[in-house]
Amino acid sequence: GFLLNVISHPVFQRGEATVNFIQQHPELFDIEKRLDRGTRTLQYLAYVTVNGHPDLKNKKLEERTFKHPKLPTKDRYTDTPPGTKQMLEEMGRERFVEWLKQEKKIQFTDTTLRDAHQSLLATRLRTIDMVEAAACFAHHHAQTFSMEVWGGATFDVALRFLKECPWQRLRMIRQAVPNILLQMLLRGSNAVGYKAYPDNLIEKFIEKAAEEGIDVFRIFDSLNYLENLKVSIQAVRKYTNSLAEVAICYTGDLQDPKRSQKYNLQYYIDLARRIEEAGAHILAIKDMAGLLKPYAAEMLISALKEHISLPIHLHTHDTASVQSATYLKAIDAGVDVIDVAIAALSGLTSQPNFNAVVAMLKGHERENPYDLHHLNKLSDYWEAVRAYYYPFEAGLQAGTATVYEHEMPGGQYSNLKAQAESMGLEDSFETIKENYRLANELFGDIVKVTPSSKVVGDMAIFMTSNGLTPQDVMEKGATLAFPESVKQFFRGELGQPYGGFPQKLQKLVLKGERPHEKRPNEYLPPLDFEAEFEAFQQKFGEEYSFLDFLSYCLYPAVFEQYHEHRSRYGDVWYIPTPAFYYGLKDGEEILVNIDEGKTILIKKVGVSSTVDEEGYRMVSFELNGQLRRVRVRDEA
Ligand code: BTN
Ligand code: 3PY
Ligand code: ZN
Repeated sequence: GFLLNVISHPVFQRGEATVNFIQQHPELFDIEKRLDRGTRTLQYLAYVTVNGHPDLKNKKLEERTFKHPKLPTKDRYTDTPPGTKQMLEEMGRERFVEWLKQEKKIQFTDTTLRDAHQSLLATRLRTIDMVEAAACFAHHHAQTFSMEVWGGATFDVALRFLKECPWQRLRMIRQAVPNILLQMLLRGSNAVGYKAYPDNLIEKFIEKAAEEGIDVFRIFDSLNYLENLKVSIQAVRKYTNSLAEVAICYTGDLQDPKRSQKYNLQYYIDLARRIEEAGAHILAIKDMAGLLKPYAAEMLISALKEHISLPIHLHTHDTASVQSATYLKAIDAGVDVIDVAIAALSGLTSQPNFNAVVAMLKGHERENPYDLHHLNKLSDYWEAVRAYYYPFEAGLQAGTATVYEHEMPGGQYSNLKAQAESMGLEDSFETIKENYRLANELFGDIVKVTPSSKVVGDMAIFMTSNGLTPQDVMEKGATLAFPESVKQFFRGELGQPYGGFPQKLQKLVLKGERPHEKRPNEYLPPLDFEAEFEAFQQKFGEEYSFLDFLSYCLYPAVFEQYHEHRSRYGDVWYIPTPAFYYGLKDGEEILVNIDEGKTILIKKVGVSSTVDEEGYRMVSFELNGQLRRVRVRDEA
């Protein structure tokens, strides 16, 4: 490739090239990089075309043609109006918080780029489908309080399944959205993972996330264990100019005398007070399962407004389909900000419908006017994008009030269903949901959200596949090999649940091991960043940055596989989603934007109909009109 660039270069062709020719023309390396990207992209497309995408292995695929997603307006947006981002910068945190409290108009957080697809499409939304839509949204709906775009499961899924860099996604979204606060979901001492990490890793992660564009950190703990939140709250306050929004996870049912014995109004008020004392700028009510019914919301928000002085941000999932009523009651009780998702990615296990909530509030005394027509057009874009991801649809057809029985978080529902299917338990999903409820009772009625929800889910699957009742568990517990996550929970590795562990079951699970009594991170030695970053670069190469190093610290095994994929196929984030998942049909042509302003045209010509003696097929393409052939092993 490189030699070809040299000899086809006009200077070389004119015979004017000297010995310094190559040094004097660095663009040759650029062309080289591009050719390399092109070749690797062909390699990727050839693989997916012959073998299918590995993430779709056990999915039912259909012959589908996709509509081209169209944004209502497409522009360079040089004149995007200022918004909350500029307000925070100009006012500073304290005055900004005061502004939010006295602002009468209801404020919106758009969750489309994080929780909505996490809860509907197994978190699979790719950066390429996000960026222009984010710019379009920010330009036309600049009055939006914030956009939740990062954190939760998106970090893990980006690296593990999409093979793209989460930090790069954040940077691209930040560039597209210069005006609206960007928000992330942070699992406190678990960062964006499922276990406790050293304190200094949590602090560094927060510092870097803020540098790369996060303005609002929504921090929660899966057991509402405040000790697990303090390091993160202090890190946001000390190392960033961003806002620490600290969440109380809502569980149970405030309106049901029985379900609210443990988690009652006083529990939430006390926790909110302690969160305020710990230094939060905003209080979030995180209703991860969509259990907060309208009249309970009215009770809760009114009581909190009376007892604390932080602005309140309400998050819910519309699993039962009545959560816009919850928002209305909460708005009337004085909530400051609510979470919504664009229509086409809203409802059911996702957030309530942004477009419809805007319409509902027309003429309300707290109305915050939006261009609803434009929001509807944007939703058309997302409807077309959503179709690309049909194999990842959770499959819930209608709202369900069974969520009040099992209390499963919106984002877990589809994951657990898929996990059950992969274990051949697809016909037992009803039993699994019932066992989820029973496992929660066995555990002493805990808060269920990542990662504690995964512990309850694993226990439910364990009970289902072994045909165990709660009574069996208590009677035969001494001889049972409990799932690893259940052991970790009872060892105290997630923290301490409110009201303590059920002692008898804890003994059965731990079989003589002694549990932690303090916060789990306290037992972990700090990372030596300098030494370990150097070792990291030695191992993976110097093109990887400190941010990649942080990804590696959080997910070492996942990062290694990501690196291996990258060394084979280069970056894949710029491959359009239909080709990324389904490969190319004979004769199909796509444009791939491999670099700023650099686009290649790829046409698939065909695949050899037989495999050669080594088990390979030949896939032929045209890359910018030149015939290119790629050999791929047929794994079938
Ligand atoms: C929640 O707890 O509110 C959302 C659940 C998110 C599920 C994550 S996604 C990948 C992983 N697998 C699981 O079963 N749970 C987590
Ligand atoms: C996550 O931690 O990913 C969540 O969405 C929790 O609700
Ligand atoms: Zn959520």
